[in-house]
Amino acid sequence: MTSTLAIGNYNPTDRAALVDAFDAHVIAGPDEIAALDQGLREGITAVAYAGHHAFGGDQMDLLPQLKVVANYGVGYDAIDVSAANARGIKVTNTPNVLNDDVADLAIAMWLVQGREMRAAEERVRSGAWAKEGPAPLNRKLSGGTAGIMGMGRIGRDIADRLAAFKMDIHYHARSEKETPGWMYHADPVALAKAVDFMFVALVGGPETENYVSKEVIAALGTRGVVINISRGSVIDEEALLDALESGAIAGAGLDVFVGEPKVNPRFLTLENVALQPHQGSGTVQTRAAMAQLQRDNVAAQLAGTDLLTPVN
Ligand code: 8YV
Repeated sequence: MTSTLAIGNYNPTDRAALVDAFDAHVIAGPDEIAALDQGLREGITAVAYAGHHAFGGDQMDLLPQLKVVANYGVGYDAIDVSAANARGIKVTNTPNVLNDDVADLAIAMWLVQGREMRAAEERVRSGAWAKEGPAPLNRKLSGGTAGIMGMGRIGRDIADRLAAFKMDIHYHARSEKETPGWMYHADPVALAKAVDFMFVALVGGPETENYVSKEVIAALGTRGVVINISRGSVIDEEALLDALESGAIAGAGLDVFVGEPKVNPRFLTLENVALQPHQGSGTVQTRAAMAQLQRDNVAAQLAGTDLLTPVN
């Protein structure tokens, strides 16, 4: 009987690798655990977890021998780490291997939104370029002011890219970091006041819910643009929508949403937003690296060696 339960909507390659490596039993989501055969549940020591559905104490209690939850993703806000701690269960994630892709997508959304590339492309495709003439002028991005909200590993990779765009870089984090002279703001509202473009790279979870508050959004001002590649929950989404609709800020580039994959329909009619389906880490290479790191953590647990990337 297998000791590994893989939970999530894995692509065929990663699913096959989990089955090959661990003879994993695969289910689509945590709500299917209860229906598993009791003998199977009682033999599970490792869960390979993928997805954004909550995995908490109730699910852990259905797997009494569980020792590790190896998450496929750097953000582990779906997993109740306090509940895991209370049960002596370790949690691992997949940091670093996705930094480049997520930072790339943040920059791409910034460029698409700022240079109005969706409307410009439509001008080419529709023939309006030939009929009506060139696209309206848009806004110079390089050399402007950019703020990083949350200067962790991904925030740092975004800032490094922005430095190549000659941006004046500001940031907010819990504490000041060693940087090449970027301006630290202890107050998130002060960061928003100081910049036109704000890149949100916060860790998700209850502590950062609505951290980008109505006040922070208002402080960005009418030239302000929010780019979010972290979690939908970190922004007050209703306040963001109000600001986008009223012109209180200039625009947004969003890869993540509250309640995704459903998206608040108010976003869909806005011209001043670039919208992406939570695909920051979504390249073949990076997803393979994430899956490998997840499997390496499961393998370490089963072999009794040190976990590679524990979070608790
Ligand atoms: C997702 C992510 O894990 O790493 C994270 O925190 O949000 C993503 O990489 C990925 O979309 C799989 O759900």
